[in-house]
Amino acid sequence: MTRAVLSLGANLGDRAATLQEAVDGLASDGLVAVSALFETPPWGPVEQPAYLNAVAVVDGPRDAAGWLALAHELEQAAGRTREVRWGARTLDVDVVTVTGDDGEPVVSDDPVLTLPHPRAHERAFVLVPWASLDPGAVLPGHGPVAGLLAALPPGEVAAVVPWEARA
Ligand code: A4P
Ligand code: MG
Repeated sequence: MTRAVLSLGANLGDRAATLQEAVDGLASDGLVAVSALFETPPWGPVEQPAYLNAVAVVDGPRDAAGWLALAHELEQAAGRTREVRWGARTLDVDVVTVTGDDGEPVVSDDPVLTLPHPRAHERAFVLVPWASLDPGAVLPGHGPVAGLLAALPPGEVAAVVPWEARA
């Protein structure tokens, strides 16, 4: 059994429906908890629409590569399109951390699956939803998520806002 923290993001199409479908897909794959949806300004060099982001915790018999395979399956199921790196996409699922049976984090610098995710510690759109789900969360190699959030520019953290479904 391993436990994984997944980051989900969408900024094309019906973002909330896409994320809900992904969470429904996780329900049969060891979903432990999922955060609310947060609207977040696009991060990175590409100009693109705002994202909805969420974080999910899953538990199951998969190894780290198995969680990445599941992430890719969910992206495919959402009909993922992405033209450029860091650009707009229907669904992006990243593996933030994986913890083994022994409670130890999986650490990897393989570019196919880098763990913990190499940019999670500087991304308010990952850390805010994660902290909302688990205030005591720790990002291996970087420390408590609450401390990482305190170290980010306050404006970046404040820009990650709970998203209310609109009629
Ligand atoms: N890969 C390596 N490690 C991992 C990991 N821990 N989790 C490899 C997932 N994938 C990992 O990813 C490229 C390759 O990274 C994969 O083949 C996988 O084997 P990708 O999803 O195909 O491409 P990408 O998503 O464009 O690149 P990348 O580097 O994952 O981009 P990011 O860093 O995920 O950025 N702004 C907001 N507000 N919210 C967002 O969710 N997302 C991005 C995407 C940009 N800006 C954003 C958001
Ligand atoms: Mg990705």
